[in-house]
Amino acid sequence: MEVGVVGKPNVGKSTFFNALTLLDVPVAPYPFTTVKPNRGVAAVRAKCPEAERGVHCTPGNARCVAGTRWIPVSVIDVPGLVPGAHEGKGLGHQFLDELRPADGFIQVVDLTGGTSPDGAIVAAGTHDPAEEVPWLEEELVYWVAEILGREFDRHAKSIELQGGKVEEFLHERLTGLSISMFAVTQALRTSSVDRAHPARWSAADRRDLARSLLEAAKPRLVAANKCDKVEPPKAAALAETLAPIPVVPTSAEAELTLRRAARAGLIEYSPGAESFATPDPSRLSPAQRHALDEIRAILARWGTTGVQAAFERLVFERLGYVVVFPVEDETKWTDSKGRVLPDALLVPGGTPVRAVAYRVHSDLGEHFIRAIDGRTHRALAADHPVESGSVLRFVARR
Ligand SMILES: Nc1nc2c(ncn2[C@@H]2O[C@H](COP(=O)(O)OP(=O)(O)OP(=O)(O)O)[C@@H](O)[C@H]2O)c(=O)[nH]1
Ligand SMILES: [Mg+2]
Repeated sequence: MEVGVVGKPNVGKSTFFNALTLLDVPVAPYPFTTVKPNRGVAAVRAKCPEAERGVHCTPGNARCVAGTRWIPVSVIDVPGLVPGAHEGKGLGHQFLDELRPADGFIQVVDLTGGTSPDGAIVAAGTHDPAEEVPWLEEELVYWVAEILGREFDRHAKSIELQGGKVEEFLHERLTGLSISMFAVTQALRTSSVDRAHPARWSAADRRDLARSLLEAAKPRLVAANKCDKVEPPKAAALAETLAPIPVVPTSAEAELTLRRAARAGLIEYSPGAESFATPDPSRLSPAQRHALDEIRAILARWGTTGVQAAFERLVFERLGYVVVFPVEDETKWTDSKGRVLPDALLVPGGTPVRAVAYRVHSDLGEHFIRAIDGRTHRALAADHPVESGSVLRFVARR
């Protein structure tokens, strides 16, 4: 799974990305600081079931800190997109193509309204951040419609003549865009296109379908960034305008400062927490103390910096992923080497347990007999939908 961080230039995308990944990609107060996409790994939190057994886990892929597992998720930060990106403006075409594998987007907007559509710094309040959201949606719609439309008429006629399945044709067309067959079917249902006659679809029909495809396959969430410079009612107003798209106020800059200070051992801070501690204030310079005092005020005003919350809401609420813990011994919750709860996997909620078995190992999926729930010890059939937080053993033929 991959999450794309998108938006117009200079809104704080790379700062947001650095905060999530603790990488060090360049950040600067002017547009097009980022000139090529950055990829990194962030993490989402899930409760570790270790306490239920009164044991300590032996984490493999997802570290465990004080009973919380941090499960890795790939993130991509792309250069700023400008109006006309789908036509190639500002290399937009190339950057949009980098977003093909993304399963969902966090759109970063400048809540202060202090950046123009092409990312130039302007007086705060000059620009309405709400406008950035429908604008980016249009760019995405045109981008997907363009991919759909390449030599469309010829292909569409041949499916009509040969009685081929339009879902299969579309799914193949969209290869690499991380759009499932399920999403294609859903989009065909919700859009107004005449599914029996693709050869009659106009460019506008294809855009209509592209919109439905994006809705079905690429959930979005808005990070209302630079919230440190405004008051909460401003974020509430933006959320009201953009509903039902969720809006999370964020201060990427504050989150980045806190994570870096924690990494340097200056403070104790768990990403996404409501507070931090300074165990040895004498190690802080006056400038550092001042910066941390300002962040304390931001946390008091907003609760958290919002960065971790925005990321997790996209993954868990919008994308509907759940965490499962595969084990080989369903009573001890260990693998064959005796490691306790070694792995934590993110899978779409409701995935059939057999598909989860495939994720662990293709042999387990292929020779699947049943799964066993580590808490109830009940046997689960192949199509049983996986539940959040399950501890599962997979039984397969040898
Ligand atoms: N006040 C404030 N400034 C921020 C915040 N996040 C980023 N900035 C500043 O905004 C400016 C742009 O940040 P970047 O992270 O480079 O923005 P970007 O969206 O990646 O920009 P491009 O790569 O040019 O599209 C920098 O001066 C950051 O320090 C924030 O939460 N609060
Ligand atoms: Mg950038």
